[in-house]
Amino acid sequence: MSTTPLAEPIAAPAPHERDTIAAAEVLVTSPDRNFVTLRITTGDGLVGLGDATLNGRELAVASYLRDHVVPLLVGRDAQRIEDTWQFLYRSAYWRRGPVTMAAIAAVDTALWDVKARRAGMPLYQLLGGASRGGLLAYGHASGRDVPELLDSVRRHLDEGFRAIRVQTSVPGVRTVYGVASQPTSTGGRYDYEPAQRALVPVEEDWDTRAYLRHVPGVFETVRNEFGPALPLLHDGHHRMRPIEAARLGKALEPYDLFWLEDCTPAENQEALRLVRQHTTTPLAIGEVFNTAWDYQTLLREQLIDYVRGSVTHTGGVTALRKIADQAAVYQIRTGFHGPTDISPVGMAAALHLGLALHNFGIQELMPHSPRTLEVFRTSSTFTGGYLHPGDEPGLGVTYDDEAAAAHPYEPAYLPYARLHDGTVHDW
Ligand code: GCO
Ligand code: MG
Repeated sequence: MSTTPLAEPIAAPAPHERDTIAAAEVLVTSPDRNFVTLRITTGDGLVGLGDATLNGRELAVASYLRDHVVPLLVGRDAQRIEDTWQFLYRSAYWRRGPVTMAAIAAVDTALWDVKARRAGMPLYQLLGGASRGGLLAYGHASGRDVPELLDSVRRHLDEGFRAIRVQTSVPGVRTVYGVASQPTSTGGRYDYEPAQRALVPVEEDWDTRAYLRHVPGVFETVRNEFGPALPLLHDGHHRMRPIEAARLGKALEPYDLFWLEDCTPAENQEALRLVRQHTTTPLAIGEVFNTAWDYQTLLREQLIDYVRGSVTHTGGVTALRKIADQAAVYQIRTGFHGPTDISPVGMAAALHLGLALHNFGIQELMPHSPRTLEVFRTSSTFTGGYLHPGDEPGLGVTYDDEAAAAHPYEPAYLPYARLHDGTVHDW
C-alpha cells in the first residue's frame, strides 16, 4: 500500500524590514468633541491612520487598543491586512461588539492607509478605482418650528447640499433627536455636537403618538415648498415599534422620501418584515451594527434598501467592503453613516470606499468643526453637492500633534430618553 505524501505546513514569508510595524500609538483628542485615532508607523517611517472613535465610550476602545492590540501589532507585516483582520477577530475568541470592532477598524484602516501610501495612490485606486465622479452627500436640516426648518433647508441648499435630511421638533415633546437647540438664523447648527457634554447622560423626553401625528404634515410642507425633485431623508432614530414604523412609512409615501432611517431598533431583524409588508418608503438601517451578521436577515430577505454602517464601527474598510458586496447581490445600496462622531479619518475611508463601490447610494455629511479640521488636515472636498476624497496617496489625512495637544479628552455622554410616564425609551 502506498501512502500519499501530506503537505508540509508552509509559513508566509517574513516581512520585508521596511514593512514591519515599528510603532502603533493611540491618540485621544477633543477638538470640539472626542476622537480616538490609531497611528501605525512602519520600519521605513510610513505612517497610517485609523479612526477608533465610539461616541460616549471612547476610552474603552483606547484601552482595548493600547492594552490588548498594540502589543500584538509591533513586528507584524503591515502589508498583510486581511490576515491581521482575521487574526485580531478570531484570536480574541470574544467576537463582535462595538468596542472590539472599532478597535479592529482602526488597525484595518491604518493598514490600508499605509498600503496606499506605499503604492503612491489614493486608497480608492487600490479598491478598484473610481466608479463615479463624486459622492452625493446629504446634510442635516432641522427646526424647532416649520419656518425655522424651511430656513435651515434653504441654508443647506445655499451651502451646496443637493439632498437633505429633515428633522423636526414635535409639539408636546421638549427635545427631539436631530434638532439644533439654537435657531439656525443665529448660527445654531446641529452638526458639531449632538451630545450635551455632561458627567451623566442628559435626560430627554419622548411621545411616539405625538411624533406620528406631526411628521407627515411637516413633510407635506417641505415637499410643497421645495418641489418634487429634492431628495429628502428622515431619521426615526430607533424610536418606533414595528407597527408604528409601518404606519409612518405608509403616511410618508406621498412625499417620496429618499429613505426612512432606523425606523425601529433592528436588533430584531425580523421586525423589518412587518414594516416592509406595509410600505414602499425606502428603508435604511445599520449605523449601530458592527458585523455582517447583524445584516444577515435584512439583506437576504431584502428588507432594507440602504446599508448604514461606517468604516469606523463595522471593522474597517475590509469588513465594510464585504458587507457592501453582499448587499449588491440584492441591489441594496450604501448610505454610510457620517456624523461628526466619525473622525475625518473614518470619513476619508468611507469616501474612498464609496467612490470605488458600484452600489454606492449616498453619503451622510455633518461638517466637522474648524477646530477638528485643524487637528485632522484632510484633502477631501465638497463641491456642487458631491464629496471627493482627493488624490493624495493613502487616505489623504494628516494628524497635527501640536494642534491635538491643545484639546485633552473631555467626558461626554449621549443623551437618553424617557416617556412621559418615566419609562426609559430608545434614544
Ligand atoms: C445619524 C446618527 C447620529 C447618531 C450619533 C450617535 O444618522 O447621523 O443617528 O446622529 O445619533 O452618531 O453618536
Ligand atoms: Mg441615524
